[in-house]
Amino acid sequence: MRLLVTRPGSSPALSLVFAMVVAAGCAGGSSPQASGTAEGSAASPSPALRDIAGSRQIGTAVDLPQLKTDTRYAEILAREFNSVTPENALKWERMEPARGSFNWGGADEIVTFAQAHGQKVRGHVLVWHSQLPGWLNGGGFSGAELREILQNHIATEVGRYAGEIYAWDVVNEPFADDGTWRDTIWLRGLGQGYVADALRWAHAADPGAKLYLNDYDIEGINAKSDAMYELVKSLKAQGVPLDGVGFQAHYDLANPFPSDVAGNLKRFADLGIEVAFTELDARFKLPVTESALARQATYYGQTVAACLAVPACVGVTVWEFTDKYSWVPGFFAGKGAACLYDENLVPKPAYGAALAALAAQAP
Ligand code: 9MR
Repeated sequence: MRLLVTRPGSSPALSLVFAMVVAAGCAGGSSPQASGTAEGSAASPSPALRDIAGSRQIGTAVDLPQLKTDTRYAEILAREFNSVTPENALKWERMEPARGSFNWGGADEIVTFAQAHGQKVRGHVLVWHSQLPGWLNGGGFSGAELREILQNHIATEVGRYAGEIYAWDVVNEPFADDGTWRDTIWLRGLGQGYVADALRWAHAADPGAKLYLNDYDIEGINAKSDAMYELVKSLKAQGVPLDGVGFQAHYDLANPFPSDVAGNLKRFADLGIEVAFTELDARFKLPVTESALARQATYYGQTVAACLAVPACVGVTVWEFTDKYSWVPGFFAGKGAACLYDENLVPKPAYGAALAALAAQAP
């Protein structure tokens, strides 16, 4: 566990951002102030999202470069959201770049920012096939070695943040798009039991943390969400410590909004777990048009409403809140503009739809 007497890992640059956010009166979700810079206004309708989220989490992915350098980004992050997910800082290639050597600095900075602003932290991610370091991917390890490596990674990382990281995506994307098991280093080396083992190791390291499985394209009822459902059912029947399923919700407006999302969440909740939207965004083919923004707003609004319709849904996290830092254009040529705020940090219709959905249920 970290010692919190000082801010471990805090850089002077990040401290400056803290000071500016506090000076702007924006810490802890107070009313927004218009900044009116040449880049556009950071103002958004009052109240902020977090002000009307009640006990639900309204979260965002956060990455370090922007947190350290972009004051207006940090200001909106503090004002609007009550939960953050490190977008990359907790991933294996960053966290354990050499075997047994852990690099805490980046994740510590995000956790410290979150604590300073009354935000929960979702931990992402412990077991995944992507963003693994070369020593692990190319190591040619036996099953027994892989098992030891994975157990040590989970025990060290979860133990380090015990009591500070509220929930972990323990296993990310275990299924292929057709609902069969994804062929990964973990499945090949350890068999399907790696999921139960990872959950047990995470639970041993922090019995208080909520432990999740997380995947994309499982928002509606389809072969992949059926596979996740069967896995959850089987893990619960075996008494494996599993608390929740994360529905990533990376939408493409080329596809219709999935049908019966709330019904799908509910069938998972009926297995005795919590659910959450963990990586919401909605991309479309550029250029940006008013009609695309209006359609995108309906995807955001429907997702928030689906969560609010299911008592076991603990919240919605967007995968970066601004198009300025979204992963989408780098992965989908010609597509983008997937976030709540545009590249100038101005709220889009999607922001209004998310706010309206929350307001409709606010006490
Ligand atoms: O947003 C992340 C991006 O910065 C990384 O380059 C990318 C690497 O694969 O991962 C992105 O986040 C992914 C998340 O960790 C898991 N679900 C899909 C997300 C988008 O690719």
